[in-house]
Amino acid sequence: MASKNNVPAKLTDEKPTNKKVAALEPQKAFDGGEFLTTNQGLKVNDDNNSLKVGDRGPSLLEDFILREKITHFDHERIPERVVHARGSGAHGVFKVYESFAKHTKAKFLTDTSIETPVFVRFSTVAGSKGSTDLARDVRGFAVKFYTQEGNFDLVGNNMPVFFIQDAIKFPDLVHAVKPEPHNGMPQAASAHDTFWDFISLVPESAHMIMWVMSDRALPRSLRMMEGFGVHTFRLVNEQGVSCFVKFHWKPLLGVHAVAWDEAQIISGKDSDFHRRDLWEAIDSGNFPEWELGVQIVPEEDEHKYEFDLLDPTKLIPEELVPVQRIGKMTLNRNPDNFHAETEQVAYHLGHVVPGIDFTNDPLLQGRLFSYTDTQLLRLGGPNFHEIPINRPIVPLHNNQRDGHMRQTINTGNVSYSPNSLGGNYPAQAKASEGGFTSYPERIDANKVRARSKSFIDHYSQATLFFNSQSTPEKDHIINALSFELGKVQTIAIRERILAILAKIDKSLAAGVAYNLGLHIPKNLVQLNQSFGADADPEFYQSEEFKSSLEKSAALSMVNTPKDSIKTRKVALLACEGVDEKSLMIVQDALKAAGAVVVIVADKLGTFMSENDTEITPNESLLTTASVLYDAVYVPGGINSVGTLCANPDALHFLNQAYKHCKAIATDTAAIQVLEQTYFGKNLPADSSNETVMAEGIIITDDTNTLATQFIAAISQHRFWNREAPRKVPA
Ligand code: HDE
Repeated sequence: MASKNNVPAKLTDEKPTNKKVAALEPQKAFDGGEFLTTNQGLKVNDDNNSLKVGDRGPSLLEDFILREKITHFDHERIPERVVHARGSGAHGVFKVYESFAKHTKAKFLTDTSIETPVFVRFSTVAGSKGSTDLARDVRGFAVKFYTQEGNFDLVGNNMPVFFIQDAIKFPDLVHAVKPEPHNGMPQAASAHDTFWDFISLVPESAHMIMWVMSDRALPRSLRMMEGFGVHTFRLVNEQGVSCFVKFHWKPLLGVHAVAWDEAQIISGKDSDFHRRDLWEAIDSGNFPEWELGVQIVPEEDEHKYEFDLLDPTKLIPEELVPVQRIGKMTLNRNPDNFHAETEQVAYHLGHVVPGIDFTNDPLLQGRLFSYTDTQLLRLGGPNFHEIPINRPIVPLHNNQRDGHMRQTINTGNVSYSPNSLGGNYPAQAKASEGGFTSYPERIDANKVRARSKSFIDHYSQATLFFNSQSTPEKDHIINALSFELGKVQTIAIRERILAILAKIDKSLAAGVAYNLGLHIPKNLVQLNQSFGADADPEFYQSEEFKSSLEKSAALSMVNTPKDSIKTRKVALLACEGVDEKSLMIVQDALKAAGAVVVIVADKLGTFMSENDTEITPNESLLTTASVLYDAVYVPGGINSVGTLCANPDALHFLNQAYKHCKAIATDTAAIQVLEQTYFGKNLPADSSNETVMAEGIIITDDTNTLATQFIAAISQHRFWNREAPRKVPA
């Protein structure tokens, strides 16, 4: 008989200190109870057979148990998010380092003793709920802070700018990037005609296109991406003084990406790659961390820059306004239930607390409407704030009542204000009592449908971004554009994009044009009008704008911290007869440095080392793949080396690791394995005698030195320079 309280120990023993997680506890149900019941509490006697007329006869409509079970099942899906459908979530906490009272009165940013619970959801944008994590796409980075003054949602992305300047174009952008309506293809991909058709006619997207075609769109891990609030927001302090702010999240593990070829293979080998990586990191106690950064612009500097702060296609270069790191977020707990938490969480840009306010960015303004509107449909009505993951940690008191799925039993007869029967409660809170007051910005203008002239520069920051990239990063952008446009069937669209690229950078356009076998058209406006498009010459910018900055270091991933191999996944290729010392010394050193080590053998089960110790590999060459690791090591041992040399999957594993520019190490005793690979044929002649650090390949018989050099190489993330001279058939 099942135990009466069949509750997993992990869930009961732990006493959550995180306020939000603790508040979720009473909502949890552990369904290993003694007897199976219906939703009405009736004990079920037979859950395997429906009620029938005879054991071979038709089922009876009377079978309320069958009907309840199937009806519930039929209704178990809710509409997926119209964008950002694919996501992964985690609980955590945020703490401010020092009071930021100088600029804001938001308590969670001024009181260093407060640990604010958060729930974060990362997402891709275009794909459906079940689509691959490794699509080339923007990533959503949405943080719900459960503050003591109510929920504050920072609903950002992993790129600091956006495709469009005005919310009214958002449905068009999304229709263009989603699978084409006639055939439903392609899934989770922008490489198709409708997307690039739209982009070619909307040059304000030029800057964002540089980001999306860069490796930022292919994160190595959700834990290794930056986050950005994108819009300029306002902060307001206790004295009512306001400043402008751009929000940033800076990952402590640095910003890293995978190669496009690798991303495509990962999509097949493990389409949950990012979700799994986040889950496993948190599960193993490697809690992801980000610092909250802010760029502060005083109110009086609003018009000081060569771009408009309200234009969401522009960033503020960190050289102009440095990012101050004011606090840290740590994700330390996986959700208990994907649907209840990650799927039902509802973010909204309009969830703010006193001390944080909006600007008139026309994209931001449109978002303020959209988020509640979409939740009404997706979560089934106006009471979605009562879903446990969405409830603030402070009590709610208002006169809202009823509606679908209302959970709260509001007592009493007063649900209006003003009232005398309830003592006129709940009362309005004065600003001094924590009541939210909007920043009294003065606005005096005509009502118009127009775009500000200060939004007209579409190319200078796109150029700044391209100029700031390293040579491999530039090559990746050229290749990404060549891939995407190569999938576009309409030549005119390719040409229009080439003309836009030429405005960003001549070498960029020339590189893409070469790959497409096309010439760069001369005049964008003429070209556009010749296709009947509604080209406004002004918006194709006859006037030249130039960024006063040549380069911005923060825009290149080359400059990200590269000082740790914490949580990096390393494959050790080892089979029967492996030299135990050669395996273990490296394994232990990698683990001590924080890496995750996986022994990959020719098959599962156990095998004996050269010294007759039993070793259990974690994976076989059949169950895993090179693309799922950051680095690979081949230890010595004659039999193990012989088996690997004769195994094409092992050689393919190494060739791919080389192709994707990863650190590779071998014991000198295993050099034959490398010699069998495609790239191994070109190793330096004396490589068997000394440590070779060239391009992240280490070969030596001094295992301790090897471990040290290998760790240094893995911390470099990738050796992109390897790509240029030679392609590897892997
Ligand atoms: Fe969103 N966006 N968005 N967006 N967005 C949604 O809300 C919308 C924009 C972002 O993990 C939707 O609950 C409009 C910019 C994230 O649950 C929807 C416009 C940025 C998420 C919506 C934008 C974002 C969303 C779909 C142009 C970065 C996922 C489901 C005016 C700053 C949140 C939902 C999660 C989700 C509307 C543009 C970030 C339809 C109208 C810019 C991270 O309401």
